[in-house]
Amino acid sequence: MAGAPAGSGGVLVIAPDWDQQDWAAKLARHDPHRPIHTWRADAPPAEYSYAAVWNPPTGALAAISGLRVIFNLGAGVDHLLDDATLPPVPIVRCVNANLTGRMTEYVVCQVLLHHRRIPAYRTLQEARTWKALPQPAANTVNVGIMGLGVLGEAAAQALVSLGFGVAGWSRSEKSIAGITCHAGASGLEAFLAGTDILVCLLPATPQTAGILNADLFARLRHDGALGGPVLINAGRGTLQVEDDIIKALDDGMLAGASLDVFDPEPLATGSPLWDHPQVIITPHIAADSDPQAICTDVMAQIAAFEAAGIAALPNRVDPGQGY
Ligand code: NDP
Ligand code: OXD
Repeated sequence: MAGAPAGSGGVLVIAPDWDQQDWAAKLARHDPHRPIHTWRADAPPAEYSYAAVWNPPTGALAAISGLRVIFNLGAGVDHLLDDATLPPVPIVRCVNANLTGRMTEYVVCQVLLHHRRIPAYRTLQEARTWKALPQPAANTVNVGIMGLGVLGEAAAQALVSLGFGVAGWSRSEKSIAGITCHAGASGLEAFLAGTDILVCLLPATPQTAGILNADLFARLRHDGALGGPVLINAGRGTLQVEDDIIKALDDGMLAGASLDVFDPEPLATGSPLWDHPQVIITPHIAADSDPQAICTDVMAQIAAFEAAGIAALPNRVDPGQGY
């Protein structure tokens, strides 16, 4: 499938970290007559109308002629926008019920693990110690979600249904039933001051880089029902200052953490985070999604775009905002 000219309407899959052939086959299932090829570093420049990408090498998209739309095969686009040679065509990010559902599972799971003190019980179990710890009810614990977008809002709704107090923080003002909404720099202080479990689902942008740092941890609620705040980051590794997290865990500024994303990935084998009893590490799987579900969406969007134009692509990225 690699290499041959595709011409107008063709799709090029550029995802060298993944099984490109498998993604191309899954896309082709929906439109067997459309040329769908896979990227090769040594292939000459060619014409494709669409690119379906994850972590494309710098310059790979600029080498395509006739490109009309870039479909990102995940939700976060930071890896794409870092490419200064990116052609000026619309970028559509992945908004998919399968992906959203899996992220909701991850957030609910991690919130409950810390809320029900499972890391502490694990330590007690290792010492064969039978000891009950204080267990506050969900309605006495506040979860604060940084990033109240597609993923943040879905997770927030699920946590509301479990009885937690839920607040969110976004760039623009919002009003969502059952969720206390804060926005912008002026809303951050009140948001943090009421938060026992902080969930980060922000995109990686110049504004959010390093936002999860010692100064922010100090502004969380420290006299809440859990006895200290907890950090859950499934946004991006560049949002967190790892040294500050380790220090905050050691000096009690944070009571626990669940981290799914790191900078760089994988997390170095020597990192003290691996051994910390109050830390849960997962390898960027929070929203590990079904590729077929994502391919179905991409092909449906191509058909809709060809029928109705750009208005048929609502999940376009704003390169000026970086997400
Ligand atoms: P959205 O674009 O739907 O939501 C992003 C949210 O972040 C919005 O609420 C936005 O505010 C807010 N935001 C952005 N910049 C700022 C800022 N400077 N200050 C305050 N709020 C800000 O994205 P998704 O919910 O779909 O995804 C969020 C991120 O999750 C992705 O960018 C990706 O990094 C990460 N992700 C991680 C995965 C994993 O497996 N670990 C899987 C999928 C995604 P506003 O609403 O005002 O625009
Ligand atoms: C991501 C994704 O953006 O997996 O991390 O979609």
